[in-house]
Amino acid sequence: MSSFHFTIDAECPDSWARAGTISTPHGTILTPIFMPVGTQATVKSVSPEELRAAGAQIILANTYHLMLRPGSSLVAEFGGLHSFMHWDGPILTDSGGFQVWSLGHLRKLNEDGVTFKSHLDGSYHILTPERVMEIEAELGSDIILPLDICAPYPCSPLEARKAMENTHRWEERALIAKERHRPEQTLFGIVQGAFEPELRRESARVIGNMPFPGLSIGGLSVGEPKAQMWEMLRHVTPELPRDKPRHLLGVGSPEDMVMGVGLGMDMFDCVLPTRVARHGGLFTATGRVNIKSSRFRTVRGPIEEGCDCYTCRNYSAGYVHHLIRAEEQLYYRLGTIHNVHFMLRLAAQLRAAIQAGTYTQFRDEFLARYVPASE
Ligand code: PRF
Ligand code: ZN
Repeated sequence: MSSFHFTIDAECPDSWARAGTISTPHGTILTPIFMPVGTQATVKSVSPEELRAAGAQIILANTYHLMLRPGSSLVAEFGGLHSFMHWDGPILTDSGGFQVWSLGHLRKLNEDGVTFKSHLDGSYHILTPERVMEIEAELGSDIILPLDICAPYPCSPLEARKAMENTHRWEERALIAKERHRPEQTLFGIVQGAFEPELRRESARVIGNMPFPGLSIGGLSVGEPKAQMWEMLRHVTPELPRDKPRHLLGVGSPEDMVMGVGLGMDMFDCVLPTRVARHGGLFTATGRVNIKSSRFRTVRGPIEEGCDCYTCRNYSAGYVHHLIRAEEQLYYRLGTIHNVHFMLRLAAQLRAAIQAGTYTQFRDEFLARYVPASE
């Protein structure tokens, strides 16, 4: 039996924000939550202990990368992802649907599935809804996603409809295929529909009514203006069942998470916080700074006053600046820890604000203070 369970702990009276608790076989998750991305069964440069200390409750890994290297059957031989990577908390695996389009070469799509050439060695692979359920069963993650089609941006209304309907048929097949595998895993549905309001509402209704215990919203943050992403969510959220957790796939930045919560999203994942950290971009209450900047050379205080992450408790901004200038390995770890901690502290602050009934005030104050990076 699945021990998956979602309860709503508090709801915002002035928006669609909610605070909830998700139970999984590897522990509970308090929402809203940010999920650090560990594409290749590691969140780049940090250990599971460091992740845990930074406040991580659940991480995301990628079917696409792990099926190609080291292979899901090898991961199964090591007892599954949790023991392979030494992370004993919840894990969500993405289906590979999105990565095939963004990384795989020579993709060929048909009703059965998608054929693609590996970005690593040029070998050919086939993903079908059934095969993806098998791979994710071998990986042993707690939450699994079905194969989907993320329509490109921009795309024609006809192309958008075809991708959505194909995705819906694949999701029905995934539900059936999943029955043959591990009952302790939870399969989320994925809502698509590109940037067509009608399609977004239809997809939310169709997928929301299928027996998925949770829902991911796909196809957003693919190059469109931010306003268009929020507009799509305004169509999607009212159609979704209230009692299932909602995951906004591949989003986002601090400001995106603050906005997304108000539009009814509970879970977020994105490489952005860890990726920008490796290039010197560190989050603070007033926006992203570049620690490489010479203005940090003589700063004896922490990256951010009041941040209680491992990095800020123990090192000056001037030292972290020195590390990145000298291209020292320790920089990657310290920078990543700060940004992951920032996202998780922000998620906890959002949760506290929802519980206190002050989410919209928190959102407005955060957005007034935080200057988004221009990229
Ligand atoms: N589908 C899947 N994974 C994803 C996306 C999607 O549409 C996106 C789009 N933001 C990110 N990751 N399966
Ligand atoms: Zn810090």
